[in-house]
Amino acid sequence: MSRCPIIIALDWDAFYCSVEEHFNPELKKIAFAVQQKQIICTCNYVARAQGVKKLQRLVDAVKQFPGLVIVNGEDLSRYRDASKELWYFARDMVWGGKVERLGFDELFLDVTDMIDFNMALLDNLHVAGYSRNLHSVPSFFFRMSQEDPSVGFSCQLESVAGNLATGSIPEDFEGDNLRLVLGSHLCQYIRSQILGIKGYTSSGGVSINKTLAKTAGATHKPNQQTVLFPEFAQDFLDKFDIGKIPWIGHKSKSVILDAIYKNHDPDRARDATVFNVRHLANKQLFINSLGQSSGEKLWDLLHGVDPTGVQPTPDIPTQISIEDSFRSLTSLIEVRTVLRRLSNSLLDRMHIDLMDSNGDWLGHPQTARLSTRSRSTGYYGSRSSRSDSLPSIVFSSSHSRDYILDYLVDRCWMPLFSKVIGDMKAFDIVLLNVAVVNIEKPPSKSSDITSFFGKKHHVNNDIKDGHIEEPIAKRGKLAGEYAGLGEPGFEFPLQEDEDVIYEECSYGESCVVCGQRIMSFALEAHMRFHELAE
Ligand code: TTP
Ligand code: MG
Repeated sequence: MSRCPIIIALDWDAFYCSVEEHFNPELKKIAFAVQQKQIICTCNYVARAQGVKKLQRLVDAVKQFPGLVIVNGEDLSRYRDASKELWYFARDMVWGGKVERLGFDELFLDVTDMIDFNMALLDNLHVAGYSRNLHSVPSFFFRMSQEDPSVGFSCQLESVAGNLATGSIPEDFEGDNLRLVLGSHLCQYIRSQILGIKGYTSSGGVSINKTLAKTAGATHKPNQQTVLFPEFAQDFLDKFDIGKIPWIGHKSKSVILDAIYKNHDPDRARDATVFNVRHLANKQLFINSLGQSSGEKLWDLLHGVDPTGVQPTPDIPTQISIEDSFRSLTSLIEVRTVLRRLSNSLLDRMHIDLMDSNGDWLGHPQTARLSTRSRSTGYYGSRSSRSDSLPSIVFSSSHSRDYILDYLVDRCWMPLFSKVIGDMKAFDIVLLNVAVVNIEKPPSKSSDITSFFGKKHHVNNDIKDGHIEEPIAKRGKLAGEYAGLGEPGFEFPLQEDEDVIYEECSYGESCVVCGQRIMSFALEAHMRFHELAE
């Protein structure tokens, strides 16, 4: 008999605030918000209780809540480090390390194997004479280790740990339902370990796929968890606006509603619930308006079907990219200035994500890729990219940062930029993205590093003329140097139109209105936020 996966979704509560509180516990008692550029990217729950909202404009929040404390959150290194630490910590508890990271503050845990192992123990109890009626199983010891029977926790299986997304505990308290009950206790345990040892609260969702677990987890916050049994999934989803279903963005929603209502029906907004959309549309309409793959996928999501499994996030990112967007860049001087600034952040990120604490490289990107977006294609339009070998000077510890930056910009990014614009006489750029990709494991220390680079990279002789300064700062030092760089970032998967399988470290995009960094897939929703505010 095939069994459903058991998936736990975790989302750290008021994440940037929690990190700030971690370093300054005094903040826990007061209402405060984290500022990035002109916006409050998040606020703690004390502030939320007073009415402060995430993504409020700073000027409005300060006016409305004069006592609100503002913490500058443009230095992302602490959030990034905390995010990584929590990810590793959670991953250590999950068999096979089946944990996927989404951005800084969300994790998906596939705990199916752990549940099945413990289900087998329950079955043994049954064989030993316990009734399957769980009231007669006083306390169950959930094993967290296959080898060591003493590692685990006790739980009462007659009840679900946490909230129910909807409905009651199913009558049929066996099979997958019982596996979800076990999952709820496991989720509770994992969250309590994270809180007890790392000091971070989280909101959890438990269900049979990522979308259901994530949607359920968002219903009771903070520091709570919610279980969604499959038989109630449709009822649960039906009440949501389709835009609230994970992975359905503003643009897709709008395309679907246009297709359903054809013209601008005034009832349109009211009728955007999953229930209405399911009844007014059909799969073919979705496919016709969104294309075969997206149409099918989104239609399935509205029915609680999400076959995308948990993809464990690799330790080393497959690529690192930094980008920024602009109202208009029309001169080479402007482009060069921006590319130099982005390169500085890119080097910082490479040091943080690809270097261990001894200063040894864990991964060597092989390729440099420059992407741009022109005003003519619009803020959501397609990008043009060009790639070349990444100059090996970026790994140098004997050249100054300034020297490396100038080298990189003049020998790599600017030539790539000329290729992108081709023979265009004038250009108007709204987005620049610099990325290092094809990250390979470096050769072992005993092998010759020059032979590794020899195949692709040539460090020109004139590099030797660069004045030798102290080595580029290592990870620890860099973290401290982040302050004031003014390159706020965000890490989320890139849009589908980019040829990226998975990217841990994309920085998302800057909103052209407020400058706030937003993950690409959320940008449309964020723009809508501005539209509504205006
Ligand atoms: P969220 O999980 O959306 O928010 P949160 O963790 O602060 O609050 P909640 O308790 O509701 O989960 O985002 C995680 C962090 O990402 C958040 O702390 C700040 C940052 N962020 C941005 O920088 N820009 C954004 O537009 C959003 C939504 C979040
Ligand atoms: Mg959160």
